[in-house]
Amino acid sequence: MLMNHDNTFNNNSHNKVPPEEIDFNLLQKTARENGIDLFGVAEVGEERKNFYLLPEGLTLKLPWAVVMAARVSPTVLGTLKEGPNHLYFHHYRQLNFLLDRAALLIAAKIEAAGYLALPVAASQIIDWERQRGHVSHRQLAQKAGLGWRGRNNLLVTSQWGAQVRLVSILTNFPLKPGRPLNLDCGTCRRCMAVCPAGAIKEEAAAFDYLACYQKLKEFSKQKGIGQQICGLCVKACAK
Ligand code: B12
Ligand code: SF4
Ligand code: SF4
Repeated sequence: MLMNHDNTFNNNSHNKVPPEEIDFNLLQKTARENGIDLFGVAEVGEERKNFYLLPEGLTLKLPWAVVMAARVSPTVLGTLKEGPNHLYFHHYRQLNFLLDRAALLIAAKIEAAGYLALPVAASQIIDWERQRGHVSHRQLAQKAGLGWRGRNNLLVTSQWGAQVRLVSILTNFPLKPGRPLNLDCGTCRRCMAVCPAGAIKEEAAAFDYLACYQKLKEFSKQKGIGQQICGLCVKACAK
């Protein structure tokens, strides 16, 4: 940080940086220092057709997505019994803050090198009727090779199962994309047994969104929750 004579200061991260001074390793290091546990890159490609209410003129210029995951605390998840509680609600919000902040910092670094970077909120619903965010972090994370789509319809990682939350940054900064993993749930069916809505089926594609959504609406009416959260299929999916 540069101090000026009048006690104002310049934060270097907002100054121009030569593009050769940032690369995958530097961005990954910044992410790790800011609480991120998994870092990957996806080539957006076909996934662009699932972008929702984003200006196409912009997204066509952004061929890559940096996708990041932060681990959900197994201690907090351990307190869940038949639905969400105050501890999980707070933890869920803190993880969203952590992810959004890390995405903001990474995006600022990329922009300082003269590229475009669009951080997409970790958990923002753009259309309540259709229950849509701007992008599907799950799909981008799967493409980046961070994990696979589990029976519970969540991104499941080899490291921590589905006990991660996600965020993405769309960019034109050239980064080497990862590749989808050739892994699946195998014979595991733990999440099916715990879902109070019976929404989890044998195949991820048969996941019953409506049943899950109805149950989450019910949970959101509990005092002090007010959000459509649950966490039982996350708790069940540990490694
Ligand atoms: C809206 C939303 C919901 C809605 C669901 C609606 C939906 N479409 O997913 C509700 C409120 C019900 C919900 C519930 C939950 N959510 Co939610 N949610 C989101 C949010 C904000 C947007 C999702 C979105 O726009 N999807 C758009 C579609 C196109 O993408 P997709 O679902 O990945 O794609 C598949 C569907 O289209 C599907 N499909 C197939 N057939 C059908 C049929 C119908 C009718 C529909 C709608 C879809 C569908 O095919 C696609 C490919 O597989 C994301 C954050 C984000 N921006 O990604 C978090 C997110 C997906 N949620 C998350 C979590 C953890 C949860 C909950 C556990 C709640 C909680 N925190 O306790 C539950 C779990 C439900 C489950 N098992 O899937 C995490 C998932 C993390 C992970 N490891 O995968 C995310 C990524 C948030 C985050 N930052 O980490 N969520
Ligand atoms: S969030 Fe709850 S209701 Fe929805 S699929 Fe997971 S366990 Fe079932
Ligand atoms: S609990 Fe088992 S079956 Fe369910 S998503 Fe996780 S690994 Fe797959």
